[in-house]
Amino acid sequence: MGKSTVFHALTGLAPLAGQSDGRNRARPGQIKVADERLDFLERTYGSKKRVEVELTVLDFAPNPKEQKEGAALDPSLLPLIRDLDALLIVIPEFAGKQAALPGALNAIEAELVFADLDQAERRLERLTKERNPASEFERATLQRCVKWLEEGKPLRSLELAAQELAVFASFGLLSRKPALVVVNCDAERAGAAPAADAAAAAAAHGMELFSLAAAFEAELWELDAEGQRELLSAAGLSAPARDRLVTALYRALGLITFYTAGEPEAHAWPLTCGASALEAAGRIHSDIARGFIRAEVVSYADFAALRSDAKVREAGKLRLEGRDYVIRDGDIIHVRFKV
Ligand SMILES: Nc1nc2c(ncn2[C@@H]2O[C@H](COP(=O)(O)OP(=O)(O)O)[C@@H](O)[C@H]2O)c(=O)[nH]1
Ligand SMILES: [Mg+2]
Repeated sequence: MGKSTVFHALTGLAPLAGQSDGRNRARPGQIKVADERLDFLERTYGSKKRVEVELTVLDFAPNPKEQKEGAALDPSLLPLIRDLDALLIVIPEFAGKQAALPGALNAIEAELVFADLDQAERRLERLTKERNPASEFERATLQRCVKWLEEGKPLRSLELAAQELAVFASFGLLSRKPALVVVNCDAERAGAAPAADAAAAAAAHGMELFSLAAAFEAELWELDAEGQRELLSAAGLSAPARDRLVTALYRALGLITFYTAGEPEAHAWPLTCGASALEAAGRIHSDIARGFIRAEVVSYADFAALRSDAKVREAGKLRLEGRDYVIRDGDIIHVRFKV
């Protein structure tokens, strides 16, 4: 309970009338990622256009007809959830409502584990029937996972080698997805540290715990920037919860941000931590990756200190990097390419 209110708080999209009729099963909304570094680049270059990172959130409305009595998840939603990068698990703790967090988490995790077990078992059965020697490795990997899942444990906590993970690339395993527990609480408690037992329960599932006063945060959208600041500081908060949530999501997903910036456009791009200059180029455009010659890179800290391309060059802070260079958080890059 409280999922749509959390969605409202994060995206500014108010609940739709009639959303419970089962038609709007997965409603998408965007979180525009607040980014002071991008603000600075836009100002300094006088960029005509600004493109911030956007994360898409989906608000799921279970269909009461599909939801089994007492089940934590409507099973007809599972196929929709498979395509997502991360899960936000909303636990209500507002206005005297107090779901026991460890129990609620266990119930949801059990559904994820069960769905994965079902999928892995079916695939294993097929492979066993086919008896193709080429799928021996896949079979062994699946067997290992089935055993783990049968013990009720999520795949999140199973160590898998890269080669084993590749077996599941197309599965969209649910119990391995990064997940954040969002405790939807009253505004007075949003700034406080979470209860120790709740934090321990989340950690035991390999999840980060996050407090958010959804109804309060949803109200912020009604106000201008000044009004928002006042209301937040009255509640003892320095920034809207979505900013903190984005940081937690970046952590859970292993993401960093790099930038391209100039007079036409200041652009923030999300990238998997450890990705190369070539992969960053591919993020911008496949042609730029195909014709990659080199990347000109300056760190955000150096640019922020020097404030212009000319000074960056003069100070010898512009680096020429090849395709294998590992992009760091905050790098501002310009890719030279030829197609
Ligand atoms: N006071 C208060 N009420 C809330 C909060 N979050 C949700 N609610 C109420 O709880 C009910 C269910 O919330 P909703 O977000 O629609 O839950 P959903 O079914 O999980 O999407 C609605 O009446 C909301 O107004 C909150 O943070 N504080
Ligand atoms: Mg809802």
